[in-house]
Amino acid sequence: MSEKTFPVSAEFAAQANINKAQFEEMYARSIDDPEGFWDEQANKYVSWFKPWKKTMDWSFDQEDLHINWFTEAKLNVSYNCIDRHLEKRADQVAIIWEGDSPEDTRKITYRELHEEVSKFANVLKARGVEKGDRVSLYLPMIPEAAIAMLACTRIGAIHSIVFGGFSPEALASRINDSDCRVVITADQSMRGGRRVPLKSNADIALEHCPNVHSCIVVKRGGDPIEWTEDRDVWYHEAVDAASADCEPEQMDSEDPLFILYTSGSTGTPKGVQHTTGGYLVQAAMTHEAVFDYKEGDVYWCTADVGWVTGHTYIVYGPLANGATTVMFEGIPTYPDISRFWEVVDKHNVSIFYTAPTAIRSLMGAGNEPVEKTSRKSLRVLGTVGEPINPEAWEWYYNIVGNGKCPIVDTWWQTETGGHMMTPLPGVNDLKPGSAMQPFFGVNPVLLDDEGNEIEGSPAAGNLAIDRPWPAMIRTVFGDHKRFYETYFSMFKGYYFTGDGARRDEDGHYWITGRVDDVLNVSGHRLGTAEIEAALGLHEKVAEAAVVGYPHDLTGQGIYAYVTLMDGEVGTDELKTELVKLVRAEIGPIAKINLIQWSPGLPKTRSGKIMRRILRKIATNEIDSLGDTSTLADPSVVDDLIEHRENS
Ligand code: 6R9
Repeated sequence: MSEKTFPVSAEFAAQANINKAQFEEMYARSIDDPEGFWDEQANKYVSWFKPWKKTMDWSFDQEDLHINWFTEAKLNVSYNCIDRHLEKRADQVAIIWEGDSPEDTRKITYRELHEEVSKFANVLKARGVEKGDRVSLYLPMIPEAAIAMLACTRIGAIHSIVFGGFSPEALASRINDSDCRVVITADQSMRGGRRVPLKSNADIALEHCPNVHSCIVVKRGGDPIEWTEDRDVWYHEAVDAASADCEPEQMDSEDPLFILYTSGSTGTPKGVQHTTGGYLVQAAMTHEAVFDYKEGDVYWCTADVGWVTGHTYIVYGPLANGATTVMFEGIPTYPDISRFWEVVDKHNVSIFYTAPTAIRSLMGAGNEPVEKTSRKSLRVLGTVGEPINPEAWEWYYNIVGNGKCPIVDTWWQTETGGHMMTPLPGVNDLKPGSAMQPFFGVNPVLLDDEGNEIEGSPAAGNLAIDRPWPAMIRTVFGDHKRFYETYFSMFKGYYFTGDGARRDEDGHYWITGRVDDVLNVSGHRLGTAEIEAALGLHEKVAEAAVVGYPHDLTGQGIYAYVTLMDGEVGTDELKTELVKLVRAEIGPIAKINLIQWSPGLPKTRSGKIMRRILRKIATNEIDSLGDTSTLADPSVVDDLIEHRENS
């Protein structure tokens, strides 16, 4: 925690979309009269084919769990992100694509986007895709990713994007869970000068996906690939032959828009399902209010479209607002460590949104690579994905932003669809590391472990939300029971975020991290259960327990306790094998940092692993292990402490 605050400048506040007085009035109204408030916002940010009957209709109860916004209204997302802008901004650039190599740049106007999206929507139709069908996207950060997303929304298909860094196994399980029949991929992806063989990964995955009849392949790298006749189609050939005429489908406000898989405390990743109307309203409104977005801004979010941040803040929010959005294929350190700032200068980026892990790694290389660039176009900075430490925050503020750009530290989740807590750049005196205050319509509460609201400040507890917001998750795809159990069963009457938070003396919020078995490594969510299941696939592994521990660069590191079949201590070769196995099963983001051979794990008499103890040992908080007397065999703890790996 930092004691310093960084006041908003009078100059910035004077030009901001929302100032302090406006914020206070609007926030109070959003809580006291949510229907009136959201009616106005929905009309301001979205064009509807047909108005709604009821603004919101919901229940968080087990028997009747449902969340509906703007009932019976009709709209189309691609119409809102493209068609309605054509009159005024057909020749404005919608997407600036910056390739992995600085030589590769492409600008796509709203007119061109309209044509490409319409054509590709017709390609999908020709491959038999109908309203409500699921389509899987496994793509690099190329314009075709945004085009494919928008083409799906144009015809009412539901996209399910799988991050290009996931393994064939992870791709196959996601394709099958949502029963996608069509997959869109590319021959290769290019990142930092290296190629990832996306198509051959997809080929391996599709061996396990009997229902997939079409695989549409974008040519990116140009290396030779295997080809399955009748199933595989080149994107460019199909699009060239397609008509550019495609009426947008009239979708119901509550028709599903997309599914995005994310990790939870238990089991396999869940298909988080978002719907159309409410999601788009909140995406557009937050993009304008939180980034102080204005006509003429060049906006850059460095996320990948494989994560929710890429969905809401590269594609849907900015394009709904008619913005120019930058899409970056590469990495911050290629061809050199100044790349981010060179791209800022090259395209005159005014709003820049990235992850704390990127800031921390760039900070390590010192100020010179930043200071040799101009960055004079920058106006607003943002962070997302994990808590930011005050040191990284101040470096971002002083060095990257030259002490003149407010930083919005935006807390939200795949499940929330859009920003939930964040400072507003024209409103707050900033506190490094604090997400400050709820966005409009969001009423956060801190609960004790029994589910009682903790009133007053300062306070700390489990972070929950007491009412729905428009962009909220509607269900877990194919498993409404799991939806209830995951988010509403812990604290009755609330959506439980899985995060812990603190409210300071001034009533400002500080996210303290996950309180469940979800890890956050470099801003990527990983379930301990998934990693344990992958370890369990090895014939020598009897049991494994995985926990997180603080890591300077990645926020959290992965610490695995592994019990072998023979109960013995394993070799270093076996450690390497296990690390590789998990990487192959899940993807390179699931990189185990430390493995400790553990002849026994601390279990209760009913056989439940006490992770609390394992977390303390991994973090080297041996003095505060707490009560170990309920363990079936308390002596295993001494052995674990004695042989702990240095984290
Ligand atoms: C958008 C996104 C969600 C989890 C969330 C929390 C962590 C996100 C944060 C933050 C502190 C922030 N998180 N933003 N923690 N400060 N500004 O990241 O979605 O991948 O689903 O992760 O990330 O723990 O619960 P997702």
